[in-house]
Formats: sequence, C-alpha cells, structure tokens
Amino acid sequence: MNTHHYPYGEEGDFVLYETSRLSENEMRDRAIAFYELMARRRSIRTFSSEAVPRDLIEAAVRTAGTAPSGAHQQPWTFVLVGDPATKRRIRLAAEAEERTNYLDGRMPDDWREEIARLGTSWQKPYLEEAPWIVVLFEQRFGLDGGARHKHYYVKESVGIAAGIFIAALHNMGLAALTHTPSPMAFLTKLLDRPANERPFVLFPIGYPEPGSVVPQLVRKPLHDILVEYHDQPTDDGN
Ligand code: IYR
Repeated sequence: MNTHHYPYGEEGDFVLYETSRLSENEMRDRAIAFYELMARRRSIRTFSSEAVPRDLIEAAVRTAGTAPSGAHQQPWTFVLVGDPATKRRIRLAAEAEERTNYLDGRMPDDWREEIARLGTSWQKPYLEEAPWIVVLFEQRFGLDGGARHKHYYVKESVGIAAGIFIAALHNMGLAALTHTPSPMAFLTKLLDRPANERPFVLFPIGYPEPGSVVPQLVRKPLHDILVEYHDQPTDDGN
C-alpha cells in the first residue's frame, strides 16, 4: 500500500518531507523562547565599526534563501558590500536623495510627522560606519539568456526573505537597520546590477555601537493584531 501523499499530480520529482513531531510542551517552550528572542530585536542606527566575519553574513543570506517564493522562482539577489569606498559612495548618493526629502520639501508633511519620533534626518553615517551593507534586490522578471521570464509574487517573496534575513541576523547577535533610502534606484547603477533587478531594501549590518539608544516604541498587543473570524449563523438558522 502506498502511504505517501501526492497531491501534486504527475509532474515533477518528489521526495519524502522529513519533519519531527514535538510534544505540545516542547512546542510551547520553543514558541515562547523564539518570541522572547525576536521581541528583543530593534532596528539600530548607530553601528560599531568593529569587523564582522563575512561567513556570518553568508550564513544569514543562506537562511534567507530558504524563504518560500512564488513558483519557487527565488526572485532575490543579496548584494554584499564591505569595502569602504563603495560604502561611502552609497552614503553620499543616499544622502543626496534624502536631503531632497528632508530639506527641499519632497517629503509630505504627514509622512514627516509620522517619522518625527524616530529622530531620523537626511544624514546616513551608518552607511559608512557599519562593516557590511547588504542590498536586497528583487528580480522583477527572470533573464535566461536574454529572454524575459515572468516572475510571480515578487514583492511577497522578497519581503518574506527579508524577514527571515532579519531574524537570522538577530539570532546570531548582529544588528541591522531595515533601510529604504528614497528613491533608491541609484543602487542599481552604483552596484552594477542587471536591468531586471530593482533595489528592495538595504541593510547596514554590524554590532551596535556600545551605548546605542533606540526610540522607546511599543509593539501592538496581540488583541490588536489578531482577530479570530467566527462563522455566523444566517437569519434562517443555516
Ligand atoms: N527613507 C527616509 C525616511 C524614513 C522613512 C521611514 I517609513 C522611516 O521609518 C524612517 C525614515 C530615511 O531613511 O530617512
């Protein structure tokens, strides 16, 4: 008797999915431990210039690359920058854009008010101070030998990979800033990326500068972010 489950039809190669079943107590312990770990993560803007071994960043990218993606197209490219000259070029280009946002009135007032408590400005010294910058690019379409290949659910896929990347960095004790200098099209040219790639988010990564402070933010309680939908009986009782 065949005890394997094949809901997939005839196409493709399949292997047995190996997983382990935990006791509910162990599930609970692990759930709480992971929550408590993640609850301590903060975006920081003040990085130590202390070196971080490259293999640690590689491990986080490997982990991010496990993300689910539309049609398993894995439409992401992580571009790693560690050399000071390139970091400086990125800083200057980002600051030129942000100066227009903050000082020349490109940022709408409601947006300005929304981010005021974060204390951000057009100045982006962390783009030089952090030992690494990773720029995550989305592949808007595939390019196989010059031919365009449609990609599905690119934003969703790359967003999930970004989240796993952030969790992987935090899990190993590294800090990051989820940064979207705006607009950031300059990164495609500056980093010499092909025309199918568009910058999605940029992460300065390193150790926090000792004594770093972060804004006092409050995360929404569970009852504000979780609602349970209950099926309602209809008028005729069915
Ligand atoms: N991209 C700008 C503005 C900015 C936007 C958000 I949303 C923030 O959370 C913080 C800043 C900048 O990086 O300054």
